[in-house]
Amino acid sequence: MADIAAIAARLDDAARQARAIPQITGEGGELPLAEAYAIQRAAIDHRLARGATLVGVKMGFTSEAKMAQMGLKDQIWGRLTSDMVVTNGATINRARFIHPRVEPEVAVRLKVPLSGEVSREEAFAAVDAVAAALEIIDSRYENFRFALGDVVADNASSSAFVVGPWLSADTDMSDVAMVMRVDEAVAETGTSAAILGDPVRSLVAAARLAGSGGLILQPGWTVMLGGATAAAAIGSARTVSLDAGHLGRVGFTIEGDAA
Ligand code: OOG
Ligand code: MG
Repeated sequence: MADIAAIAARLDDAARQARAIPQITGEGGELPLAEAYAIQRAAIDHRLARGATLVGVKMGFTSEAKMAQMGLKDQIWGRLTSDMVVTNGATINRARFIHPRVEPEVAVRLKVPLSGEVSREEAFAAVDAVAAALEIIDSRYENFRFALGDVVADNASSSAFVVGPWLSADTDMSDVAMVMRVDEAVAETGTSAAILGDPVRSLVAAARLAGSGGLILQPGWTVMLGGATAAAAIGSARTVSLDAGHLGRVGFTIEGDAA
């Protein structure tokens, strides 16, 4: 059995100091998913103890492009905390990240609790608003390399997220063209349909997976439904934007140097 508290503290320190650590499973070790999720929870508890609050969850590996990029096939989920929120258009400091990457995503805000096995209709009925979003992932592991247990323990690489203007719940999010630019150049293009064929399926999966981890998705929470394309490295970038057609635009600026 892994030393859950010790690994959680190491991951939390790595995130706070923006310094990479070796993979947990590095030397042929194993990390069963139940233990990995226990580490995730314990690491997030450190953030909560410092005053952050839970503001939602994120899904990972919900598109073929992401699965292919990282060589993993199972959907995973992580917790979103208030200290990860970046306002649309804001400037963030490069020093807070190790080797950041960005992904074009769709986000929903919930209006009622959602948990366990829910139908597509129940998932839709729980949605309060829909938005285009960008997720900044920043694996705490050296070289952004990990096995499934590692990345689950590391809260699905989650580091920061930016949500565009919230639109009404009936806004069609099923097949929206997305163009993500890094320093004005097109870095990735895709469609929201790449997210499990329809992003609402990712919300259904989020309710089930978080529910099996004992977490009920709460009204007011944001659910990041997963990257529609591969992630783009932004280690030396200054501007990032996403144009998502009728879902609108979202972006941010980076200043300063790596720590
Ligand atoms: C894990 C996080 C994956 C997504 O949207 O698929 C993820 C990683 O690729 O480091 O956030
Ligand atoms: Mg993501």
